[in-house]
Amino acid sequence: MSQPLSRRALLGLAAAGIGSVAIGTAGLQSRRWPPFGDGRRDDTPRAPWTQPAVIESRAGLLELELRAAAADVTIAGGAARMLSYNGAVPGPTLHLHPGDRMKVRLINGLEEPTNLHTHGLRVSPDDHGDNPFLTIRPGQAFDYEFELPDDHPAGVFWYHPHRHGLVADQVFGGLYGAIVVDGEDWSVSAPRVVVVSDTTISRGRVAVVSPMDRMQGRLGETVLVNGTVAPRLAAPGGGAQRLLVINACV
Ligand SMILES: [Cu+2]
Repeated sequence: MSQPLSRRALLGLAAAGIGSVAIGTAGLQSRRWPPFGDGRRDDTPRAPWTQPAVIESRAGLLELELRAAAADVTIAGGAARMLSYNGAVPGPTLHLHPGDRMKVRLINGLEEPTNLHTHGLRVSPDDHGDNPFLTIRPGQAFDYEFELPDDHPAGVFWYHPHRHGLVADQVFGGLYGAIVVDGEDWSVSAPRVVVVSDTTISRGRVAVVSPMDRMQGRLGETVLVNGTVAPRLAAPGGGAQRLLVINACV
């Protein structure tokens, strides 16, 4: 029953959120938005709130396998074939602390080359690090290793493929996930991770990217929040809620 959340409504929500910060590439800013507080009530039926699984570093190390492959997901009540990390859109949230080492085995289950980029992390681009010139071919696996400096700033980042010529298709297709660097213990108080993305689903598949869109970025017809359309997020009365917002629109 839920309807796709329009970009207008989305920005209204973003404006209503307190202390939320959007990080990422262009995409949302090219339209005009209604002023906040116009008195209208949004009665759109809401999907339940979900957020990606969290994988946290232990004793300075986060080790994981990320398998990029097509997956059947449900969007706005309909089945859609998207691209996924470990079968989910978005992929798992990676929780790191300054000084951590992260080892990622990227397995390419796609039908085209891919690679892995950790958007915004202050890590080396060399060798097995955040190297956009790597090409991981279909069926291949590659062991990445990222070392965060001890003074790495806390912040919200994200990962996605950075294989030139295929970035737009693969991110639009569903390949992205959050990275959070902080010194917090999430077992005590976990923030809400809010991954905002957009896509266009046509006949159960992600719409093909036009050459112009590939150059300029694009606006998908459907805005997703943690892979669902218009989820309802309940805020505790009288308390503060920390939202970590990632703009994964390309
Ligand atoms: Cu990026």
